[in-house]
Amino acid sequence: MSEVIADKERLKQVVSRAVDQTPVTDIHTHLYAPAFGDLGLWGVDHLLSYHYLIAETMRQTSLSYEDFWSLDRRGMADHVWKTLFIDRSPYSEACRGVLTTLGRLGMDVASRDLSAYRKWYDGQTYLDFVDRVFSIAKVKAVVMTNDPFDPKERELWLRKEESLLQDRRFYTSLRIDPLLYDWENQSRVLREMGYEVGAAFSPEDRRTREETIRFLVDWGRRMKALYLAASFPPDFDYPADSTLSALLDHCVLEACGRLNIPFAMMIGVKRRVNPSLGLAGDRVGRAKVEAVERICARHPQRRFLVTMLARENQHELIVLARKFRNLMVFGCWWFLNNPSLVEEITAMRCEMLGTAFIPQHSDARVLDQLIYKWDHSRRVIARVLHAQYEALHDTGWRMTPHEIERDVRNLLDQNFWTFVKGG
Ligand code: FIX
Ligand code: ZN
Repeated sequence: MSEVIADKERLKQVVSRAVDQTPVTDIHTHLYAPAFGDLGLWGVDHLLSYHYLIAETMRQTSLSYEDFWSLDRRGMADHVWKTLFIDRSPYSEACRGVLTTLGRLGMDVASRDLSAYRKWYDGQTYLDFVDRVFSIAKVKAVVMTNDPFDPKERELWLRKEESLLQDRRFYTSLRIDPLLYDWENQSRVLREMGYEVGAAFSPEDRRTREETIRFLVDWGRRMKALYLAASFPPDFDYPADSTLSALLDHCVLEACGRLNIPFAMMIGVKRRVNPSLGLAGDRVGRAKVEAVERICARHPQRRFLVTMLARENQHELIVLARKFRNLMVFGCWWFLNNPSLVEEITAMRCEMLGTAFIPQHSDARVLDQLIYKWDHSRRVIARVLHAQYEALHDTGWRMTPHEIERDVRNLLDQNFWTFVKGG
């Protein structure tokens, strides 16, 4: 055995260092590899017009929704900056995130000089910037959210598939919400692509079933998707007498089986509660963990990556993960990605799952956000893990730095890959 950690000071040092330095695989983002061109967002104006900040701004401004949306990107950023950063103190998580990002990129946040920040970005080239962000955030790989139902993205896949897969830091996932929730319109898209599906989905219709599976398998292969994914509303039930439930049973999980990849379920989002807010208009609702229980039980050969949006669902979900090895809990999603909640949820997961979970994903939409999302998450994860290791140390058990680094590597990186590969 190499060095045994004898005292608590050293223990703290080892844990902080391991969490701070271990390269991360970020298993769910909305980022795009450079080959996707302008689908990939970066820069201070995109940071400031992130939908998390738009939601906060629209509570504190007299500007109408229409007037806000009529602004160009820079105008929106100016408005957010004035409303949230100048007229008030920017201590909310999303505001602080912008400042952490600019600061770690080397800008002086004390100056409050937005035009200087824009000038700094003008001096960057995108390709160098990608390298810089990955290196500062110590992210080794991200998984994109790839949507064949988005006409612009679909066109890119059909035209330049090879180059989209060239950057080995960007992996893919096949996102299928439109197919699950809008069969009527999306089945038309499938037909236009040459898949002979009916205008209504019925599991008894063998051709529609097989053609839908063929579509999913073709696109899963084309994209080399690591998993299939969808989000689900709070009232999601399974099994149920619904198109959604039938599609899951007869097509989606079958396709996952043929591709030998997991299905990622993001549960608890009620979309467009306030449509005037665009992407910022969704809310959270408590969902039924029983639906996850039944899908895991009915499909023991399939693997499920699951995150739930409601704080109230976290404990039940963790308990469920103790019952099913085909269930991998991941991330503190969206409204949960706040230090106080990440701390609570990560502690619960450590106490009940040991090292068998994936503590966090970034959900970054703007490349630069990788910096703050991982900076903030790592600090909390380090705090929680330190408390766990300290309590372990108090029993008389002694660890080596190597053992702690191994655990952290599993949490931040390897658990995902092991699960994707199926053990
Ligand atoms: O469904 C999702 O993947 C969500 O993460 C997004 O829709 C959401 O807008 C988001 O960016 C949350 O962080
Ligand atoms: Zn997302």
